[in-house]
Amino acid sequence: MKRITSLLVIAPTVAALWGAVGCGPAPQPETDVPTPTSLKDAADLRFLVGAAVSDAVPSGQARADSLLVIDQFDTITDENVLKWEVVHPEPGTYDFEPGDRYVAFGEANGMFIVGHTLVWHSQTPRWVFQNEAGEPKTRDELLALMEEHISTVVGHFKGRVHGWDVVNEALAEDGSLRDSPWRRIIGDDFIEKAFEIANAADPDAELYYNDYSLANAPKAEGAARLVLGLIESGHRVDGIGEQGHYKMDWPAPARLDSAIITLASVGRPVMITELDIDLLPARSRDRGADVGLRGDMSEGLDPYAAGLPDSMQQALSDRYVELFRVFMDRSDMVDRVTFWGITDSTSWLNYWPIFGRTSYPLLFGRGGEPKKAYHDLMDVMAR
Ligand code: 9MR
Repeated sequence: MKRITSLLVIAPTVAALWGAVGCGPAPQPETDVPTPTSLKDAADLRFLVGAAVSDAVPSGQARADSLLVIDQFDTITDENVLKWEVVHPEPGTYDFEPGDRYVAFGEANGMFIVGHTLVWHSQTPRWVFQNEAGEPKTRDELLALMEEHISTVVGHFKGRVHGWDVVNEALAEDGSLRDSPWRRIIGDDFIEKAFEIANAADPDAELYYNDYSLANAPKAEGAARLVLGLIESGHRVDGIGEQGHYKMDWPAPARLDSAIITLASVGRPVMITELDIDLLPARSRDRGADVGLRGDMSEGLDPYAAGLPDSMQQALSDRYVELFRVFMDRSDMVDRVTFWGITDSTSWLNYWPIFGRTSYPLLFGRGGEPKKAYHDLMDVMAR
């Protein structure tokens, strides 16, 4: 499944059709199909391939990163600029400047533009949930504010942002609803309200539910239940995003495969929305991407500050290849694979859950150079 078509597939498709209608050996294309030189072309018609971009990309501060994004990816997600604290920092005050830059960058480069995110418990200012006296808002007050926020933000970008992460991270690890201020104040129906308002603000934008650790069975089942419930009660949900903040040993490919099947069982595409692989030693048994977690640096927790040895480059590459084999096998269910960042140097994993480590979670190294994992994925996808 992929919405942006690539000219590279025309020759093989003609050849396949020729064979299928029984016309004998297929005619050879006049020219050889060129070897893909980008992730987006290598992924071909299987799925979109994207990157999360910080404001440094559209603002021109990170020229080399911008060129990489233009060259390699056909979809972008904003890493921060459309989050509540940036776009709506004070009551009645909206700042669309960085968001406008982000969307203009995507448009100038013909990309599928994702808006991240409308309703989340994190990066949302305290005033959202409290009245002027510092007391919790009432259900009606918070619902009215949610309506104002979603209709203003989605309305501002109507027809230009192609898909929204409407609700982010509403589930707990056991698949039940997470205890968040949205839920405490509005009630469980805050999710359906968010989808209703987003649908009214831009009926043509795709609307997604997005969360982390959906590779784990209880949470995948919880997300499927949640989204199916929304669909059955007449709400429009166009896809489920599994963030994909993975480790070297989690999730196992078979587990990920089962989770994709569970998520896709609701009849909507699955998207891998924030892919990276954390190969640094774990602070604890914690999995997932809870931004509230923090740890202290201690000996042995930053082992590759001087560089990543070849053996680890190879291990990272093997891990990426095994995950992409799952995405490729399930490309009838997986619509998009977006990396959470561009190069290792700016990944959030340099400062989470421990500040100041040297992380290597992406396909491009600190100088923007393609890593072994990049080359190996290109080979696997081109086959
Ligand atoms: O990558 C984002 C980082 O720059 C922010 O400081 C952080 C703050 O919450 O959010 C990061 O992005 C998160 C995303 O919005 C939701 N899923 C987890 C991501 C990594 O924390």
